[in-house]
Amino acid sequence: MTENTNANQNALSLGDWQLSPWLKRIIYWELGIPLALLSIGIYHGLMQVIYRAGVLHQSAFAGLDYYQGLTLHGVINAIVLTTFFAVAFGHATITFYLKREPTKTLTLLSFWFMVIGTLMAAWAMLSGKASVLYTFYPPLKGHPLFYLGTALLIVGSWFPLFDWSRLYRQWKRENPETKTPLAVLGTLVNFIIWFVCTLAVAYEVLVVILPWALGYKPTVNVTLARTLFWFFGHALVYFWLLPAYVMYYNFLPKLAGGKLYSDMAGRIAAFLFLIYSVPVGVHHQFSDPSITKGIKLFQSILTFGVTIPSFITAFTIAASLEYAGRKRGAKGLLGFFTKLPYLDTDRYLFAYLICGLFLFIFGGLTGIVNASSELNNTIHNSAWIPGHFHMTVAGPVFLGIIGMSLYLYQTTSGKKLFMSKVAVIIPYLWVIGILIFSTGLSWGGLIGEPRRTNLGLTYLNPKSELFTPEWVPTTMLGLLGGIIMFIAGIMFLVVFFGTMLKKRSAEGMLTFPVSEALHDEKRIPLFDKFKPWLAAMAVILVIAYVPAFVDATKNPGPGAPRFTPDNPVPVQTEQPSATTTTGLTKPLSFNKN
Ligand code: HEM
Ligand SMILES: [Cu+2]
Repeated sequence: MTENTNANQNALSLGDWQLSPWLKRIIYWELGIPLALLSIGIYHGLMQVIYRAGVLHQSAFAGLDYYQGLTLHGVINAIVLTTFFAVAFGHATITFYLKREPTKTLTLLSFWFMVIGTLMAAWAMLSGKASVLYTFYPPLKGHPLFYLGTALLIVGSWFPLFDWSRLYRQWKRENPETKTPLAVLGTLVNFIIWFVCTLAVAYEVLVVILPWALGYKPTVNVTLARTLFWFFGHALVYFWLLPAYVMYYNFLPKLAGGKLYSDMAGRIAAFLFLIYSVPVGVHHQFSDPSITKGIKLFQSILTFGVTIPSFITAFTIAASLEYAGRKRGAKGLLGFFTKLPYLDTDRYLFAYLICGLFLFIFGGLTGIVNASSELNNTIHNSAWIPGHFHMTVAGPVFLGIIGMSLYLYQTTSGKKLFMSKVAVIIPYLWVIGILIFSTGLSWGGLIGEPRRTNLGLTYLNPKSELFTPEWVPTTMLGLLGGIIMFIAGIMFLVVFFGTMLKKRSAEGMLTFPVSEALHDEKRIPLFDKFKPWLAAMAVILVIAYVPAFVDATKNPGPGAPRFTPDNPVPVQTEQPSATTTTGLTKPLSFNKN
């Protein structure tokens, strides 16, 4: 690959790196396992659009029920795939830029925690005992192994941060005056956000939910659980996005044939994410009655703070692409768009990244609607929401993940791409699919179509008295887009696993298309240090979240007993009379199902 010959920039040595065989194997497993599971993940995506369009009028298909499928879809695509990938990509970036490898024991430990956790959760979901969706809001109760499994997966993903920080400090001692490579900064910021936000969800799972799910505690504080979940849940979105940002800043300009417009812009964006990512989770709880208005307003304002690093990124990357286009001979204001290597099979990663970036424009704009408290009332829990987030998590995030997984595997294994012409078309097909899909869902959402609902049973069933013909065109668009996405997804799996089956044709090396900076500003210590930013993060977190947690513990309403997804009556053994299902102020005795 020609773009990889660019070594030795600045004081850093950015030449290729030969990965130790054990590390290479772990990275392959960390990329391969979630991609294999993705086949289940996107199968259920397809099934959802089929049910929703009223093609099926039943609650289950092939032994798997709608909510079981929706749980598998959310957990596999948005939690398992993203976490495994972030760890694998982190190992690769840290090793490549710092020229040192993580320790074997900790890397293996992390891997096994994640694998065993995933297996536990997968068993619970596939056996139908945890159809509680990836947000697992109580009072829906899943099998304890579902919660334990997700907790293990998360804890496993913490270990590398400790290892990478050690490598980073070692490197910094040796290179005190060299700017921390932007990719390393992005990776560390990402995993710090992840560590802080997952502390809340670990607490939610282990202290609030598990004792209740196991039957030791009769009721649960739903508001507290939701507040803890969203402390994690919004930052999760940035944990998904930051690996894609690392690719946009560090690799996309080079792939396009140009330079990164400003290195400093990337640093500022990374640190702003550090302070703004977590203290905004309440914007998912605008409709939760226990949380008071002031907190909602404050976190809503902070949410608009997150648009700053997003706009910095949009302008910097656009300028970098313009520079690349002009170097390739583009003229006029927007002529550079026509000169980029859209279908170059040698730079297939470009296609994945540019397509993701394009979708992100729509993802970002629809996100601003969600974050606005008043507008949020209109689209809350409607199909608009999945319409929005498929243009983020299934857009830049997903395309970055699959493109980079293919790139990492192909370059480090020294194999040629299987069906390279197809590989470069997949992201465009995905974009067409998502645009149709999201138009259908967003439009549907605006005219009241609900999310998380098997519409085929009622609203899209002409035999039902609830039949709503206005949602026929919207769900049909969802179906059409979903089918295209499904086909693109399967084509990707064929390309990825097909490449794995090929014979090695060169020596594999760890190498990245590293972009030089056009404006390589001199090192400013404030933007090369973590401590002041970590302190700012802590202060804002306390201001934004202490009142929210006080609200959640002080006025949560009556505690809720355990419900299974298929029954409106709580799980219980003694006192089976009807009165026990309502007005649950007194604890009941429950069975351990
Ligand atoms: C074949 C491609 C896909 C199709 C057809 C599809 C379709 C859908 C549909 C229709 C829903 C909403 C269902 C409902 O609310 O009742 C949904 C939810 C969701 N999708 Fe996808 N999707 C696809 C790929 C992806 C990918 C690649 C990701 C992430 C990387 C993703 C993440 C999610 C998440 C997190 C939810 C929310 C689940 C929930 O509400 O609990 N999807 N998907
Ligand atoms: Cu959010």
